Amino acid sequence: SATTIKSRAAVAFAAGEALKIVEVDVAPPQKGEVRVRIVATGVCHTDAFTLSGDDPEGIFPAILGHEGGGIVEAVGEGVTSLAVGDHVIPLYTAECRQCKFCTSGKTNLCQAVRATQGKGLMPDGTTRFSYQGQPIYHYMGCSTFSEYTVLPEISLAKIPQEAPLEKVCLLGCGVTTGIGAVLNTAKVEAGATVAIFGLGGIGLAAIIGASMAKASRIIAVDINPAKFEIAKQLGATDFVNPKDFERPIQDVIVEMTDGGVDYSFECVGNVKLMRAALECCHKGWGESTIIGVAGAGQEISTRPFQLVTGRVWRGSAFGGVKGRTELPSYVKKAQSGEIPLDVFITHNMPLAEINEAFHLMHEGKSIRTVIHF
Ligand code: NAD
Ligand code: DAO
Ligand code: ZN
Repeated sequence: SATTIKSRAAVAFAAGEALKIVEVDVAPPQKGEVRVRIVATGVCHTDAFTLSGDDPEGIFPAILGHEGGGIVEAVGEGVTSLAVGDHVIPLYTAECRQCKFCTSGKTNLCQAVRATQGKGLMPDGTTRFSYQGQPIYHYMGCSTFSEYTVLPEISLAKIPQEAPLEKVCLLGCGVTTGIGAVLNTAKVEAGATVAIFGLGGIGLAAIIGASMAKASRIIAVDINPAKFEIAKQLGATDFVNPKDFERPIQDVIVEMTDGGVDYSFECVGNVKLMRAALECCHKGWGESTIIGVAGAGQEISTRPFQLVTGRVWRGSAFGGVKGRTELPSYVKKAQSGEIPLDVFITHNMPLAEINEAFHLMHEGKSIRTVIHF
């Protein structure tokens, strides 16, 4: 049976510090757990948010990363749905298929491992990582910035062996989140008008989702006009830079669309923009979905008459996608080209250069950097 192994990992020893590449120890998978060799991982804003220290729930020292792809290296007792050699995508939203949330048919927010995951621990309340004998915490139940990581069996989606892990890793967070919010959460229908606020990885994925849904108009909104070209390639039809207008941007969009859009998506995490996204929706039926994660303690506001008169405000986590059941179909769509992953991958680099990936993201120069182990 499996023994403790050495693993190269980028460790966040403290908030605000660069990651350090060290060799950690990774204990064998326990009951219901799986050890995975990570082949590639994306770097997402949420990793940077936690590393910065702005995330009040951030725990250190930890191994960050939650957008990975890998291969099962060892399985613990009682694991039945996965075997050594299977290709997998780690899930920060597990799918146990048994809890009240999973069986509700109304949400993807499985709570089976939520409490311990939020504390940086495995479901039995301990960690599988250590460095020089000191425990290192898990992150979002994934910790993909390590060559080897351990996850609960219910936190892994099994995917086809043929899918390139160095690309489909992006389906572990950003791309699925944007597409899923459009198709699963808002359920945009053919012919609908859509406004997407923020054209990072999430917003661009939402544009792909809107194109897949055959929206008639896709209005792309960003304060960085350099993002418009790629938005256009993905199917956006109109481009709005709020900096070009004196008036509130919701007024501009309402005018452009004869009363407002059918659906809008906030893909930034800015509470003022969330208000604009709601208020650019059409009276009587327009629906706005919040995807962006705002800073700790921030609040949204609008006049309640906006809702009384038929607009709807909702939110979406991981695109409403149930990972084990639904992620394989996203992988197949990526393999067929229906979901173009290459456009997201602006940079590739080895683990040793991972801090550079954070710099590129902060400077707005990358959409996604993929780290190769
Ligand atoms: P990103 O930084 O790559 O993209 C944000 C974009 O918004 C940039 O292009 C930026 O120029 C633009 N922007 C900034 N301020 C703006 C403004 N005032 N008006 C218009 N555009 C503006 O980020 P990302 O990786 O695409 O992530 C976006 C958000 O989604 C983050 O808050 C992230 O935490 C969140 N997120 C949510 C989920 C979820 O499940 N709900 C999953 C992953 C990420
Ligand atoms: O079940 O309470 C819960 C939390 C589920 C996690 C939702 C994550 C939403 C977005 C976080 C940013 C993604 C990287
Ligand atoms: Zn569940």
